[in-house]
Amino acid sequence: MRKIALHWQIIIGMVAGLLIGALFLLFPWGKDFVVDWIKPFGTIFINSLKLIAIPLIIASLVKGVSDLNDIRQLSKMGSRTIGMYIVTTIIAISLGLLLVNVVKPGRFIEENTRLEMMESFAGEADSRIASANETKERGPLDALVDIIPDNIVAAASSNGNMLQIIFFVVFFGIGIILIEPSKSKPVKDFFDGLNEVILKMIDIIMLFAPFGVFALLATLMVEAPSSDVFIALGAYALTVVVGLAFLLFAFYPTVVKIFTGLSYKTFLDGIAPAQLLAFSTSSSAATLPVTMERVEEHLGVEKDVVAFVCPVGATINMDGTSLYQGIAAVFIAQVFGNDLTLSDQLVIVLTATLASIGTAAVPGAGILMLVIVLESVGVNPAGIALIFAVDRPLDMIRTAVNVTSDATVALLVGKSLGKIKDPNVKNWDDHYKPQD
Ligand code: DAS
Repeated sequence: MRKIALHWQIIIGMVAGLLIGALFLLFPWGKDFVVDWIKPFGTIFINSLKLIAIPLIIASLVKGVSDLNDIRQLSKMGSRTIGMYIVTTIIAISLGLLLVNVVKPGRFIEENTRLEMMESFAGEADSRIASANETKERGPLDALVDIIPDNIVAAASSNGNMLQIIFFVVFFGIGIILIEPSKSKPVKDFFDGLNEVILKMIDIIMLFAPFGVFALLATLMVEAPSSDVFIALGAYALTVVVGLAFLLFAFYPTVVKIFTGLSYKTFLDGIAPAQLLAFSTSSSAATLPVTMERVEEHLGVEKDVVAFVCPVGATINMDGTSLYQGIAAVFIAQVFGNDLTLSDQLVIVLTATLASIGTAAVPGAGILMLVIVLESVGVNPAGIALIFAVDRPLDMIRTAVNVTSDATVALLVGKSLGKIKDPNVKNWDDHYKPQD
């Protein structure tokens, strides 16, 4: 039998979890059975994701930061590419934060459900509340002081400060950039290799995702059958979809129209096959060859720009993921009754930008890096268990947004360098097919 794509396996796991959970609710011993014999597999799955998060952020950010140097050295194409990628990422996160603060999907959770959830995530929640309370008697610059760790091992420990790890890793990456290339090469090769190993570990973890999601959904069904949880999850998912749809069908086509003159229809027709492949694979990396072919052959960007901007984009530019991480972080905080301050949300802009640079272009990587964003604002990362239920369909859409953003920036960089073909060409295929 042809292997079912992983994300369809995960969706099957989700549906099976909900059905089995509902089935067990029919028996008086059903809830205890699920909690004793099925819930642990969901906990193991979430713990394995949290386990890999810190090694992933270290390996991918060191690689991301030290690669920036190579990009910068490619003169203006490099700096324009990085600049535009960072600008679109910050716009995406800001849009996400605006939407989640307006919709407030966490408000649908009733007080007793909230308390139940806090209890079921008890351990870490207490330390989180304790650290939140102690911040009240602190000075205005203490948050800045907190970012610089005095002990990197302590920072990487379970109740460490994620921003401290990010500070150290970015600092380390800058160190790589500043030393002799002959000396930095072995270090970069090591981190490239480490990145590959960790991506392979994520592949293995994701193989268990259908079973992990099954356990999470079955547990969600028996532990929080209250409809308010499902309404809150629905409102959260809708908030993400609205934000992603705005980027896909309004923001990018308008930016392309204004700065390159390419019509909405030409742009969306040109990039659609890549978007559909990204949607069905949930992987920017798998979609990259198609993204590059479409941007060059159907959107008219010269080969040398495409060959540089698109691969870099698939690696460090994930606007869909960063919008989603902004919304998810605030939503989980809302569920736990933790209303984030404006400065917390500015920290989210920073960490979600860095997290999306570090997010691997593979299925499910976005929720993994969400742990970093949550820890950076003291929100209980176990809360990802709640949103895992709806993560896969959102991953499919945000990956389509990620590749659309790469195509948009490739057009903008191409236009700024005068390396884009005539935007008024009607039929790109005929225009570029080598004349017989
Ligand atoms: N699936 C990732 C990608 O390939 C995005 C994500 O996980 O958020 O772009």
